[in-house]
Amino acid sequence: MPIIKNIVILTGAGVSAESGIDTFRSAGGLWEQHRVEDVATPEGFARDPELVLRFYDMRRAAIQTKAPNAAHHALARLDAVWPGELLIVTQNVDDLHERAGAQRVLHMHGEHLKAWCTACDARSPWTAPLIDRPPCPACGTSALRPDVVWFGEMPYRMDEIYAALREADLFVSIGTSGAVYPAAGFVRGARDLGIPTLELNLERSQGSAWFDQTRLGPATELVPAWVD
Ligand code: BJW
Repeated sequence: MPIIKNIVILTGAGVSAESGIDTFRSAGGLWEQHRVEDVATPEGFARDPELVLRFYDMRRAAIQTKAPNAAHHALARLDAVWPGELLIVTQNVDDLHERAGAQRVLHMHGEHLKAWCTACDARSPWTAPLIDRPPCPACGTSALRPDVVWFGEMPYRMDEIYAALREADLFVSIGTSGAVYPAAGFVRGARDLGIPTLELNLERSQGSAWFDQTRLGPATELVPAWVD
């Protein structure tokens, strides 16, 4: 068994599901209630900004009423004690990893609690609604949008993610369907680099066959069992 020093952990909506935050692709999930093209693309935002801002205002308000669960807490414990490199690459736009105490978190699809000014490029902490077209704290124009990555946009900090993967001795994927690229491709990248891969999920992801090992069950049980 090779010695594990550096770990990359990819998390998806399934890690926050038991905190009461809707996933995207399950029955009753967000994409069953909304057309993806309407609410999660730059074209949808250009067509109907009010619809998109209302959708994100509702979700931004909702996450502030939720709390981290046992899976977030277990990952935060691991982050606190792990002596090697560790990176939690999350596709989630909630802040539950941070509220559980994790420090080494990278939000590749952005954050609900930030607004991005498309006029001056400033990113500002944001908890309030955006629907009223408030001014950007940096430049005063009304060009704020949610600081999230929509389809067709470039996910954040990809160079850092690929650099961490190249140095990793273990890749773990938790609660993601493997339906959205480039995150869905990380397991194949890890495999090509000869890195052991582990999937923790309620159901098998689309890329399940690429993992060396898959454990099925709820994140609040599987993640603490893996960490502790
Ligand atoms: C539990 C559980 C419990 C439930 N316990 N588990 C290559 C091939 C084909 C297409 C493309 C490609 N490359 C790019 C594309 C296009 C596109 C894409 O992927 N399309 C696909 C639909 C095919 N990708 C993009 O446009 C991306 N940009 C891009 O690629 O730029 C170019 C580029 C290329 C290469 C390198 C660098 C750049 C951008 C994607 C942006 C995604 N944005 C969203 C919205 C964010 C804002 C918001 O929240 O509204 O991100 S879409 C949505 O999906 C969100 C999520 O982060 C993402 C992934 O979803 P996730 O987390 O997997 O959730 P679900 O619901 O799908 O799955 C839940 C899972 O949890 C399931 O597996 C359950 O089993 C599990 N679960 N309860 C444990 N209790």
